[in-house]
Amino acid sequence: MRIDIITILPKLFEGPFSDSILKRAQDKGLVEIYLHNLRDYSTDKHKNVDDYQYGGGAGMVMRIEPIAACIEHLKKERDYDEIIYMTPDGVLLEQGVSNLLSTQQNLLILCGHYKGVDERVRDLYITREISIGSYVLSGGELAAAVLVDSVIRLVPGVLSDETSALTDSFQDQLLAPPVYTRPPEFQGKCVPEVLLSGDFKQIEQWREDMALKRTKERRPDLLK
Ligand code: 6GU
Repeated sequence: MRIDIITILPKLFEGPFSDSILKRAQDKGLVEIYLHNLRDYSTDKHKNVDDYQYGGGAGMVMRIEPIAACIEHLKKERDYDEIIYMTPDGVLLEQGVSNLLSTQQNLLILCGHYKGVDERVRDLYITREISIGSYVLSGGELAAAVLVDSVIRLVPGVLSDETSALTDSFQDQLLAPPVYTRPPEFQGKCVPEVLLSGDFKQIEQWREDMALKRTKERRPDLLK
């Protein structure tokens, strides 16, 4: 899988992409991530990528020309399965979308800033608009890092069997059950008896029950 990211702040990705699972996925050759600095596609002398909005009002708008130049340049090299715009007014990201995107070959992600992009960018190029939650971030970069993390960990070979993505919260529309490790007792708090019983059928049943209980209490919306 190849992921191209268009951003005015490429440095923001250095941390998340250079460690742990995302780093290993790239080192193993399973995923290639390329960052493109939108300013490199601006033709004006100050490398501006934003401008005042028509109709007046506070806040700048990302101009279409540099974005179009960058996307056209990339599209000449390969076909993209999706061109995704990260924006707080996008569709809320859910596991099903990450699952779907993890099966694609080429993804292009555009990170929004300021008041967002000129609407014509969305009309002409964008195939999917994604938000990661009902709160406002300073830009789409951290949201894009979240999206990329959730997608890459699903690419076959990225995770080892013992950290299998199939047992994650949300993969079966349920939150994960509680987990414990040694010691069996800490400050009077004991590990549930059943987990020490060695009875795997009972353990499986307990985990199912707890997953359901936790989901009912915390995310009843997932059960509908
Ligand atoms: Cl994708 N972008 C921004 N700027 N804020 C957000 C978001 C995206 N998702 C939630 N809040």
